[in-house]
Amino acid sequence: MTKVALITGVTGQDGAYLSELLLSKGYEVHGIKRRSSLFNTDRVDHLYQDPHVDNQRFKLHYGDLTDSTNLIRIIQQVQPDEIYNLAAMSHVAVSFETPEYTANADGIGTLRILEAIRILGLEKKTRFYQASTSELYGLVQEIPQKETTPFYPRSPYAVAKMYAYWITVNYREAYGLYACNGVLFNHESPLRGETFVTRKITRAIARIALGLQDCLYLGNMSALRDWGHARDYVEMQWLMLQQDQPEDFVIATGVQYSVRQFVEFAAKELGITLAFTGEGDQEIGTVVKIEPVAGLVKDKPRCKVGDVIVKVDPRYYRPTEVETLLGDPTKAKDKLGWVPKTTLPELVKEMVEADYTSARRDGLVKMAGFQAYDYNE
Ligand code: NDP
Ligand code: GDR
Repeated sequence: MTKVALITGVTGQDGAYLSELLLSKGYEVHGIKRRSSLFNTDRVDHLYQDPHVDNQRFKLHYGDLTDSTNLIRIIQQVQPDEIYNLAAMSHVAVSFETPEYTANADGIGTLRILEAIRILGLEKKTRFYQASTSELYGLVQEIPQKETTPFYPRSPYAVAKMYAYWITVNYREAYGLYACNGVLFNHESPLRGETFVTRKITRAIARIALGLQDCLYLGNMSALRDWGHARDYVEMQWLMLQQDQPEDFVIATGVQYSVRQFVEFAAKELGITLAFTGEGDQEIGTVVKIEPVAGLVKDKPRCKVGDVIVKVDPRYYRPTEVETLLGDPTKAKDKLGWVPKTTLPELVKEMVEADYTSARRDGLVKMAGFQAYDYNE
């Protein structure tokens, strides 16, 4: 029997990798996409199948986590064996600007899906995965963080996700649903949204190297994160729904780096060595060496020794910051056989290569007299 999965947030980073994974395992995959005034399916366009042909295995439905009627109708129609709730207003800084919407989509949205499962009598059929987050640990109470570490959320996003975490646990205990929380630490990829720090860095460094941008402006460069690869992490999302009993798991690499180190690694990929001086708002990153690098890089970087290419802009500071996150994935290693496949240097390399390729394309468009898309947030 073909298994049927429903993915909310299918157009996001994880939605794209998870769709690929499930399709490769023979699933029929349904995804919920939002209506937008511009196309928003870039990340899954390669999986698109003509709706006019038979046996289509990848299908998209319009919907929104803030609309119960729509969720109930889609779940009734799809009758999924597995639901992966990946949809969210997922940007921590933006959640301070849109706290009510974030609570509605990320917190109550999760409840709406769980209730839909119950209303439709699918408690015994449908397994549920909730995209929980290391942001729950916020002001950390223990290092490293594991499944038993107390939560202390530090943003409207994290508070909304805390509701989602506990309502998932509650529905498991109250109604016997197979429902799990994956407490995932930061995971990145070339598909990462451009305003998350890793992608902002790899994109900016590539553009600076090609002379398309002068400077990268960042907020708190001392923040420490445990970064993994999204492709590896979606495998664990799937595995959590294949166990005998539903349980919650931390997924992390167990290795931590600072934002500043991430910038250094990214620049190094393009042959640029940076030195950081100054403190707080005054910190800058200056080019101290330029070396040829083998492989992808076709041109010598356009910046030169002495150029300041990284500066702090306090507007990227958050009202309350999560300074340090480091996961302990021992439980996932023992029970799910979790081994992180991609190291941070490998992740940085893959992201820089992808952004360098697209920056070169932008450069060629510009040289041909057309203005390339230029968004530097
Ligand atoms: P993205 O921001 O890349 O994707 C979020 C997805 O949710 C997009 O498809 C977006 O649609 C959709 N979405 C947003 N709001 C709504 C809504 N109201 N109704 C329906 N869909 C909506 O996130 P990621 O792929 O990186 O993350 C997936 C999930 O995992 C999120 O819930 C996130 O909070 C959580 N998470 C992520 C981690 C990470 O490091 N990536 C770590 C831990 C948890 P659109 O494309 O139209 O914007
Ligand atoms: P995070 O990711 O908040 O951990 O949430 P993000 O990449 O936005 O920030 C990581 C750290 O970098 C610092 N930082 C900056 N961040 C951004 N976005 N832009 C900047 O210019 C900048 N400068 C420094 C931040 O202050 C922070 O400390 C991500 C999201 O995917 C969540 O949905 C998910 O739950 C968590 O990871 C785990």
